[in-house]
Amino acid sequence: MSVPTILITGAGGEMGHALIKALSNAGVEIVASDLRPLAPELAQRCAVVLHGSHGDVTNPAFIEAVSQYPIERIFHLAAVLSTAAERDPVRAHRINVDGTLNVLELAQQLGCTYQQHVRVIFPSTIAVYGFESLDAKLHCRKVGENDALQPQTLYGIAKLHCERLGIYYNSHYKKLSGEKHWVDFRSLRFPGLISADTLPAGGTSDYAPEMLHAAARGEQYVCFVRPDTQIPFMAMPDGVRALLQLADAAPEQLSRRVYNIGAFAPTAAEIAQMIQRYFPDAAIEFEPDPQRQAIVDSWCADVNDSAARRDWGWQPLYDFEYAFADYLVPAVRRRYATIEATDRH
Ligand code: AKB
Repeated sequence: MSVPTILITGAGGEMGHALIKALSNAGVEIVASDLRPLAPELAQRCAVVLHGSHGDVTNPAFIEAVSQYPIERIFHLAAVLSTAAERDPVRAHRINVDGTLNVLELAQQLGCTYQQHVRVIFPSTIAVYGFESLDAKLHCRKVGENDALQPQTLYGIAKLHCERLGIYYNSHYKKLSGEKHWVDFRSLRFPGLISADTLPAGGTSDYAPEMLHAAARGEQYVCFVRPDTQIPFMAMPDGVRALLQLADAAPEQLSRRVYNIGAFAPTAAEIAQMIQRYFPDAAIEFEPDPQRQAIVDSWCADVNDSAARRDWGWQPLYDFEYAFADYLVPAVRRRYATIEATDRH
């Protein structure tokens, strides 16, 4: 059996870490790209690591470098997250939209060169949803894929646009000239992700992982949203499982190209209480930041993921209780115990 070659863009980010571990354990040949060099423990799990201009999805040097490999699947993770995108919308548009267009063109070219379909798996987000008021958000408890697509952030706008670009490459690309389509595009709308191993940078769902990691380090945490704030979340291992499951699904299983996936949807106060159950000394305060609060207030409170469950058997392993009891708390405790032990030596 031949070993599949897989490209991961944005490989040094939170999801890249977890995905590289899962794919390298499965014996997959990984071409990893990122602006910055990968941490050595990740780089050693990859066949090829591209960084600098070769790892930059907005740079023609990236396309040239990657075109040499017979890539069958692309996990296109490179993106600027929501808070960072609001701080620099033009840069975020360049990376999130132009970068995705480059990756789709690359996939079409690779397909043509190696005469094989290229699956592009694109993490989208709950930020594609947009509610005008908190009332409207809370009224629509579990949003379906075609509801409330009025994003208010540059990040949400860019992700929604890229979902549609992906569908274009998948189904309508250059119809006029009758060119063969080589792109098989698949996308998941992710909730906030919580990992015990890494911390996110530049997102707005970051309050949940930040609260957990601060408690594990014995540090005070000032939460930037109100206690009643509610959005969906998922434990990182489930996020990676969902990506791999959708990537592996047979084309005839898919009734759509973009799927919601959910796991649990606690309020910020419920997350704080859960953390204090395991770390009774955790000092958590709430000091909402109006801009970041407005972002999460415009996102949905929860998602309807029945299409993913029906079509390709999506089922999160971790609910709210189990995520903390079985994965997050034990793993985060191990992580900071190891760091402390290393610091002592
Ligand atoms: C963010 O907060 O920007 C992301 C997301 C919900 O897509 N984590």
